[in-house]
Amino acid sequence: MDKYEEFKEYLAVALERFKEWDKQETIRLISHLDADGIGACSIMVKALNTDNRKYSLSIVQQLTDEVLQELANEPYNHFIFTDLGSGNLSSIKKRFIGKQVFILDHHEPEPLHVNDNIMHINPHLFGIDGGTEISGAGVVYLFAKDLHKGVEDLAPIALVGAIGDFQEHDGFKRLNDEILRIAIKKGKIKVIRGLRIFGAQTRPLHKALEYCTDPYIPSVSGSESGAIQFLYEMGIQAKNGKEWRKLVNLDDEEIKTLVSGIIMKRLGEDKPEDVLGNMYILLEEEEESPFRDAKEFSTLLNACGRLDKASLGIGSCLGDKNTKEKAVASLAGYKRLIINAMNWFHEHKGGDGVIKGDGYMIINAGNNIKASMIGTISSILSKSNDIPSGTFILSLADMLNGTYKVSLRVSGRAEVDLREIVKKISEKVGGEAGGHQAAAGANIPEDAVEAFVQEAQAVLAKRGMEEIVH
Ligand SMILES: [Mn+2]
Repeated sequence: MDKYEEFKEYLAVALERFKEWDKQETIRLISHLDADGIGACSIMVKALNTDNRKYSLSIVQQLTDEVLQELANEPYNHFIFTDLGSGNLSSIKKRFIGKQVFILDHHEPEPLHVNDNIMHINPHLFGIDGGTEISGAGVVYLFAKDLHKGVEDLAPIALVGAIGDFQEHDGFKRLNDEILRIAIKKGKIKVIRGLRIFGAQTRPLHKALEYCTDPYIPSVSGSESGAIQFLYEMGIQAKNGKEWRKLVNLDDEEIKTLVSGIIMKRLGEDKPEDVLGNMYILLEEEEESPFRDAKEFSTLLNACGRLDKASLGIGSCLGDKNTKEKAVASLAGYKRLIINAMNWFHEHKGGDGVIKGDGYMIINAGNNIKASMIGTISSILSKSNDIPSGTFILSLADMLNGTYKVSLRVSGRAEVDLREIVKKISEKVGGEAGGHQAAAGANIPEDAVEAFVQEAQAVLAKRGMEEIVH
């Protein structure tokens, strides 16, 4: 039996054990705030609904000892953690004695043996890389899909979670790919090969081109007039009457023209022809809505989470029409938060709050940027053209609970294990690290911020040099 079979067998055993839980008991469900966490939670909610379970749910940004203690003090006997928990095994083991706990996660687990009351479900335990092969939503999906057809139908949500966790690179790896095949077979998703440009369904084409930094299009990326000029040169109408056209409104001929035009513009770039990618179209979703394209859907879920409106994301995943409308409306608020945060950065990048070193940048936003936005801001900066490729971008913001949230990204396409770096820095000051290779973060005590920044400068400067030497 290979590792995949072993993992699936374990999932089946876990599901049987879950079925034995008393239906009178209210289940306490806790999930992660990002797109994958919201997707994971939604699939679990669907499973609990179809199985006539009572539950109470919370979405958290980070699972700290404090949060775990509060949960353990609550009057519940049954807990399910999705898309988090594996990094907190010792804390859970210590605090949830005598309680039934399920952990369905794909983050690298703490190396620890747990007691029988804890069912720990994680692909890493079977030698499967949870960072690249399956998301939190995927783990929950594989666990619960056989419970009810309604759960099985949520295959696209598992993929939205995987895309949110950066697990799609010109296709999926095995376990995600198996979920994709279920989704295709059920007529829920179709994969099309197209221009890798974000916002095909929802953004005016010239805006989508302007905001497109990967693939980078010289004289178009970052320039609205450049984008309009480019379309004009290609003979592609930017408008249809008064309406701006979107990528989805173009016919095949126009798309061909656009693709070759972009490749021509990119001739001086690394891989000029690297402009095509897979688009995952959710066939049951309305055309030109943010739910139609899995990438846009995952961005929407992220936005809901960061706006403290995770419930809108969950309702959207479950297909509630009313909630979906509210979720779309809330996107405008999200854009405003990003613009405000970016403005703060640009006003402060030359002075207080931003340290620029050789190969790194440290942004301490304090309470000027919402802690839940700090990762998004770092990601945007890591894709911007004015920061040299390979620069570490470390940002911090006040969680307003005595701790700071830290987020680390690297600009361009550098291949570095960010999780390992952030772990090394935060361990020194008593912080807790988490995340993935390409996007990592930590939670540190407020009074350790200064020491953390100092340690970060030492580590990042050294890492920057190592990268150059290699
Ligand atoms: Mn995840």
